[in-house]
Amino acid sequence: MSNPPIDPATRAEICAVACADLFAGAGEILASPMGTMPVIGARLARLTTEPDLLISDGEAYLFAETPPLGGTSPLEGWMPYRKVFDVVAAGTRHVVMGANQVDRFGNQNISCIGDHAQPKRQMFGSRGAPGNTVNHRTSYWVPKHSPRVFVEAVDMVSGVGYNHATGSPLRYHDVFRVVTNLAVLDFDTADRSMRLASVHPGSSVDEVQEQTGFPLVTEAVATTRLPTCEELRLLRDVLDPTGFRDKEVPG
Ligand code: F8G
Repeated sequence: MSNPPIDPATRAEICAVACADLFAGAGEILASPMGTMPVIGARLARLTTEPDLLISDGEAYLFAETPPLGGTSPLEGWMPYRKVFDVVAAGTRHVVMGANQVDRFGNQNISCIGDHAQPKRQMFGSRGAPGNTVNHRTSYWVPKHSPRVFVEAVDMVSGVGYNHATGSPLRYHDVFRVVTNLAVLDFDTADRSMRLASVHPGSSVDEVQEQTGFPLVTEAVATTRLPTCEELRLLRDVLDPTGFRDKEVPG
């Protein structure tokens, strides 16, 4: 009997796999994904190439198994809030944060829009972003790639970018990638400015550039890989059967 045909990967599934690939080769570290798509990505990585990743419920509960979104698993360990800072300082962590703004050197803003003295919008504040970015690997997830988010210079630096990361205290600084609904970007350039690493199938270099408020380095742009059949099965049947991913990246 032949297997039934598999529906082609959606854009959301391509984004999930790009988020999973953030953790490729990570080994035994704490994965701290913030938001739906990074959580799906970290769990997909754990079920495929990175079984040693530590994942939590976003608070203090470390999962022994890899539950679906909204699910739980037996307890593997307990990491009270103060312990998180030990892990941050030890560098054995990869956080994937959101961003209200991100600029060409990877500075991120989750604090305020406009002049700091009298902001047009006040968000929830920089939180762990400064400490994360100077201590261990950091990536960002942006569900709607637009010039509003990708700005020439952020209004306030929450997560530290490469132009501010100089001197020996910042030797652990490692802004790795930005994954969006259109593309994967990195800082693998001589001056550590943002490079378009890959565009998702169905997007183009021109589209990504139009939606970015500064010129990207666009030499040798790849196409983001498609999920494997096993990854599609895990996404659809195991990790996200109710389709949270499609709410984050529709269509
Ligand atoms: C804008 C823009 C823009 C938004 N330009 N306007 C407007 C112009 C928008 C709305 C209004 C609100 C280690 C650790 C920690 C800890 C410890 C441990 C962290 C230290 C834990 C606890 C702690 C940080 C983790 C994230 C953020 C995840 C997201 C959000 C978002 C959207 C950021 C993308 N460009 N943008 N506006 N946190 N969140 O029109 O106007 O502003 O807009 O690691 O914490 O403390 O530290 O944010 O925005 O990673 O990703 O979803 O606020 O929801 O509602 O869109 O409509 O009200 O008029 P948001 P949004 P209006 S690590």
